[in-house]
Amino acid sequence: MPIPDPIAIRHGDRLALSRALTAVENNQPESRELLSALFPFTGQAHLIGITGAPGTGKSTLVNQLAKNLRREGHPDHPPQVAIIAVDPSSPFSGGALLGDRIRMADLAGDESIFIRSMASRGALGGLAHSTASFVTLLDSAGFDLIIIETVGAGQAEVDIASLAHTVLVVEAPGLGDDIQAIKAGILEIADIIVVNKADRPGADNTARALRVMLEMAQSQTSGPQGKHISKDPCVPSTSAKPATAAWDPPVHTIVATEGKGVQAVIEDIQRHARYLKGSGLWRQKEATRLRRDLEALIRDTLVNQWQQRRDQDQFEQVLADVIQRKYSPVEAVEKLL
Ligand SMILES: Nc1nc2c(ncn2[C@@H]2O[C@H](COP(=O)(O)OP(=O)(O)OP(=O)(O)O)[C@@H](O)[C@H]2O)c(=O)[nH]1
Ligand SMILES: [Mg+2]
Repeated sequence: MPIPDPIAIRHGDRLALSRALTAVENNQPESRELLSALFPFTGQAHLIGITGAPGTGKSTLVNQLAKNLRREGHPDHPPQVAIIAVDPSSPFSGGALLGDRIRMADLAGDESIFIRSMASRGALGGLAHSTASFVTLLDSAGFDLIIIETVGAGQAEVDIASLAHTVLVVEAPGLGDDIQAIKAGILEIADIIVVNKADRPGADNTARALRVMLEMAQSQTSGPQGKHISKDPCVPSTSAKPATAAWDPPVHTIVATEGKGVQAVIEDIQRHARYLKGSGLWRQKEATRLRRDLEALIRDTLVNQWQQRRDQDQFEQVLADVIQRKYSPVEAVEKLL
């Protein structure tokens, strides 16, 4: 199938957009040209990452957020909302995501909400890069808000979530969710924490436990006077979340199925965007995101180039020699490169 015209995508042609997303997902070589042509027109959208353990209610919340966000802004120009559901576990869109499609079905009638699931493994630059490419397409197509849902299970999901300007971590009352959150390092990337399923017992306890954990984490990153450090956007930091040190992540308790508490979450999403823009951290996050993307891409490109050039027989011979302890893996690398 031919690659769509970049102008059609910029003018909001949904069919062209869908085809372009598929081309990117399939890593079609021509899609790279398209992404390059569209890249200059990006950088406008507010990227919102939603992550959390399986079944906490992320999709239900995303559904509610999208509907409510559409009511914001000027009635003649309501914000355009796109949703990307990332499922790293499945090589094809389908399977686990079928449930998402059903739950999000009531959004389907709204032309201005665009939903797309993504599952691409082994693409150049990895899953985070594929997601970034999706974002490039959607951003250039004029979407004001791009919501990215990932299952918070590992580093890949954390990487994807940290593409976003604003990260929501969704928890639900239940067995040791809070402990799991720390394990996954997921609280570290949270700008807003949502305890969903407040219609069930234990939500208040979960929220309280999360607040305590956040306070503990914050007192560790605070200076001697209790003031947050590393506020200055000019000071480079190597920590996973340098940009939002001065932002105290709020904890919301909601019932996503009923839409209860969702509006307050939206207000905090908007407040967070204002905070990022006002402090210059918006641009800094963008820079961090592009730096990571570029580095991942360079890494993958070099590996790819090497794999195409490599002499398979020589590789097998060297491997056999390593197995026989003739030389170490480090020495083998020196021989092979
Ligand atoms: N009781 C209750 N159930 C909820 C609430 N929100 C979502 N659920 C239910 O929880 C289940 C999982 O909801 P999803 O929105 O699919 O959760 P998810 O986090 O997107 O799930 P995965 O994408 O599979 O990780 C569904 O059966 C929802 O109806 C809530 O506020 N209260
Ligand atoms: Mg889901």
